[in-house]
Amino acid sequence: MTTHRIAVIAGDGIGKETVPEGLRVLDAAARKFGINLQWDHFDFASCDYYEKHGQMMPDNWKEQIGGHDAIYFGAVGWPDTVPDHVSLWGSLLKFRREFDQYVNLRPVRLMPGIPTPLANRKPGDIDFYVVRENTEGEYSSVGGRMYEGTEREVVFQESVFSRKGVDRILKFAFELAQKRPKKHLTSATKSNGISITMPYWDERVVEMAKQYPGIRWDKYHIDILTAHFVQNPDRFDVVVASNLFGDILSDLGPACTGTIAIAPSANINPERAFPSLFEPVHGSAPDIAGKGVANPIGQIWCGAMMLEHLGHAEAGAAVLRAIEKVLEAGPANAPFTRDIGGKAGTQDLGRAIAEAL
Ligand code: GGG
Repeated sequence: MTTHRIAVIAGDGIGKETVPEGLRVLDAAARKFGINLQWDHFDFASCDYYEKHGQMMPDNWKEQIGGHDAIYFGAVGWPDTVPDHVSLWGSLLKFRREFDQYVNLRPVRLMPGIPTPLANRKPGDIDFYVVRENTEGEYSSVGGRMYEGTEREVVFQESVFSRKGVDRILKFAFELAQKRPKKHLTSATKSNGISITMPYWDERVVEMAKQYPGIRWDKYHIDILTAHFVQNPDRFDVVVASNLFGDILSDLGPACTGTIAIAPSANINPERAFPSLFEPVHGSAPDIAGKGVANPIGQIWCGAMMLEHLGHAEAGAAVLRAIEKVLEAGPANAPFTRDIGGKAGTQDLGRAIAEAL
């Protein structure tokens, strides 16, 4: 039996509550499919660690987790004690850049049983991926402040789009579209207003599309694209976007289908030179943290993506089916958390999904 060593980082806030439920379901899947998952827990990449040590991670964090097969991550951020840009840049963004996890793959799917603001749509009607560039673009931290504290104060920040960075995310997205029945790709741009980087992005899409003649593709400026996400989400299949646009779209998509609490994401290094990282799209949710009411589905679904990444597609699909089975039962018959119309707690929903496996 293959053993997979997984680095587990619960992080902050509701991550401490959702990660144990993810592990509960993954343990059940491992038993059922004969997979050996070894959990190595780490307390860093959290604001608690920062409070004790004055930094988000120890200097040798890379040696400590770099040899693992994957990283299973909860949430980061506790703005009462650590500014959000310090906690994010000291943890998640470091992982993405240092482990070259240049793909952030975020499924958007209308699931059964979830109250949705969309009229006349049923599960299956909305089923697409946001493919977010994950290592450069608007999240490049290149810039500075001048004349601080004076009337001449100037603050500036650059976006960085490299040919390698743009081409590799486009290639991943086109390859994904190639594997899907609709074979449709949408590119998010804003080349009418952002006059240097975004026309470059558009040019690279045109070039890449030449290699994929079987893919129907289109592009939308980000402003109208957000409107289509709300009004016509069923038209999408694979949506490829820069770091910031992808971040926004991958919160908006799941919100349109009902709740971002169920949305998973995979930060992937496709070359497998480094571990990939699996985390829910949601953050640490300080407003509900510690109350035992957070919805663990995003975290559990990440586990399904991780199993698939580790070569256990059947086990991953079974976890997703277990989530759907519980959701299909509805809030009257299954322990739904309050964000999806129930009164149950995090552990109740996690347990029900593990049992449904
Ligand atoms: N689930 C991971 C988490 O806590 N994400 C919070 C966040 O702000 N992420 C920003 C990003 O994905 O770039």
